[in-house]
Amino acid sequence: MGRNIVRKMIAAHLVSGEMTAGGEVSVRIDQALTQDATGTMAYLQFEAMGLDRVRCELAVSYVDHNMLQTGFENADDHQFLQSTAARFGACFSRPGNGICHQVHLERFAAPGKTLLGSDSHTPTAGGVGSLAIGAGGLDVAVAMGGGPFYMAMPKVVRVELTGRLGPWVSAKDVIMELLRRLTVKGGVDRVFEYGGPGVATLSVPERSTITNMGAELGATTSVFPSDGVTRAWLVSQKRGEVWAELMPDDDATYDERVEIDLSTLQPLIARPGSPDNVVPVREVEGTRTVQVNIGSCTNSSYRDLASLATILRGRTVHPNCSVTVSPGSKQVMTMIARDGFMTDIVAAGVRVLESGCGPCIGMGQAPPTDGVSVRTFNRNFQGRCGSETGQVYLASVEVAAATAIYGEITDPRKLGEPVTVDIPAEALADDGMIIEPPADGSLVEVIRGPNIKPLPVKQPIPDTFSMRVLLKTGDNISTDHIMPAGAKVLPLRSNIPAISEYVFYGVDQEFPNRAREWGGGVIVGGQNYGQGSSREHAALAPMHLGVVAVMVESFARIHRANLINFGILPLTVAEGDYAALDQGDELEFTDVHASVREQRPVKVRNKTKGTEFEAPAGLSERQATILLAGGLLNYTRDSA
Ligand code: MIC
Ligand code: SF4
Repeated sequence: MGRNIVRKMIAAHLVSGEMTAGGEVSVRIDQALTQDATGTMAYLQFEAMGLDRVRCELAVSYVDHNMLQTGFENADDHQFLQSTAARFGACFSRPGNGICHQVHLERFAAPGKTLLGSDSHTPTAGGVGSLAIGAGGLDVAVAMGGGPFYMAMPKVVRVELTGRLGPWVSAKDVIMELLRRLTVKGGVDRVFEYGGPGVATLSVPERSTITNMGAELGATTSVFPSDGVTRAWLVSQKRGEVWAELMPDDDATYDERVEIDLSTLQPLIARPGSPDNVVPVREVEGTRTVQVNIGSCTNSSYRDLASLATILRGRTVHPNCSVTVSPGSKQVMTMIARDGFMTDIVAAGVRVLESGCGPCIGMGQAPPTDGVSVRTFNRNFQGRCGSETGQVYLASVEVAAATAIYGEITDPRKLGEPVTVDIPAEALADDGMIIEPPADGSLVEVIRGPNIKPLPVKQPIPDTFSMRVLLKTGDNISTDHIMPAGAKVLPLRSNIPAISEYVFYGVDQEFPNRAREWGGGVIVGGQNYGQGSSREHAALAPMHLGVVAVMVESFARIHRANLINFGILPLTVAEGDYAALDQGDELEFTDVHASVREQRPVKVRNKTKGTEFEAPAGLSERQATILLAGGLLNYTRDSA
């Protein structure tokens, strides 16, 4: 039976397990990446596990998320990260060098390699045929130490691309179309493998826009084949030698199939609240817009910004619209400056921000009260932009540029003749802002300012316990709801006690106080709980507040793994049992240890309502052992 690309790559890296969808497999990791907002924890954990040196082929520690030093906190984080990279043997990508995913794609990603990153948009590297997966920092720390990465063997979905994108339609519309059809939970435990004649019409940055935002489907990852287009792009990056062809067998089989005829797509936009609220731009055309932000790991390549500049050339942005651009990398920034595009952008009245995540993670540019903001980013969960009432729409660069000109949501087809940009055959590949680690790091002193707090310690779950429901949430609760980011909170990523004060900040500000008063408790939720980012803080901070179990209808992949890694019991409940639960209910959990170990559902008695139900944890033997040890750090220490 012919093999698809995903099965080939997993088979080539398989350490344990059978490759049957749903079963647990572990794979060897070739490359690892961390970023500053998750990296401090990852390196603290690397140290705590007694690891001394990076053992995978390559590890890169990027600084791109928090670029504002509003106090000593974030400056301490940066120093810690630079010194741990040198100490443990990782490359350090300095602040200003760009967004981890864009820089990794340009400088390190390679076809056929596995990449594990402590950021959910790590699949960006799938654009050149890497098997690139987002995970919690602790899993990445293990991989950096040479350990395998465990995951549920995904189903492989073939996305058959035919035709060619029409004028003013872009790669962003391809992934938005998939989100429209499949929703934010449609990709859980699946990998999307692109194929078909349409693939050759897309450049590597366009492919990466698609694999990047595949994260919003909840997918394990997304991957494109490695073909002649990939080769030319790697040659342009002076890395032609890492190219290898990667194609499915002619008779490859897939678990599921989706077809997209590129020529039938039209400009799409996601309405506020969720990346799958997708409608044709025409449906919301005319909506007054006060802000447009261009950039993020989804849309900040040379192609994107050169297109923006060409659309804006000779025009001025609308007087009521504040427009920003954050180039994806220093490479993109220097190239658009060299080629004159930066002049068009600045002349049009766009505010140029540094290369980094910027407004995408709420580091500035919060919209005004009720203000509509059109962004080329990938997430628009409520509050993520830094304002609870901000109305964030997601769209392509073309839609954003047209909107910036008219000050209202605009279908770019109104602009007439489409723009074309030539991508230079040679990129300005300069690694001057990547610091290589010394051959022997053992003498490097790790700089640990006062913002770097010790890792929290977790007691294993009791066998029987009674606790109250601290909060009941609905479906699709994102990690941005559980543990917000943004300019106020990001400086606290290395300080769990301090960041815990913001758990569920935009949902229920009383949550931390209630958790303390009630001596901890249980969180209840609906479907796809914990979607979005890889941030472990969405598990660590509730753990610090005494959350022992999270009981939901279904989980997002990375968050569930993070809960297990930090010893929080992840239970699933049937729809009817979920409906019958309320905040404040007192629940008794009995015989938890044996139930989890023997893969029996945990028995739960609702003492308040006088009812009983069962909630499975569905853990593998390995996961059960980790959970019952109080998490992966305890487990590693115990088994050392
Ligand atoms: C995000 O886009 O939500 C982030 C910020 O990049 C996160 C990582 C984090 O919270 O630090 C992610 O995607 O994993
Ligand atoms: Fe940064 Fe935004 Fe990409 Fe996350 S989604 S890595 S915050 S640019």
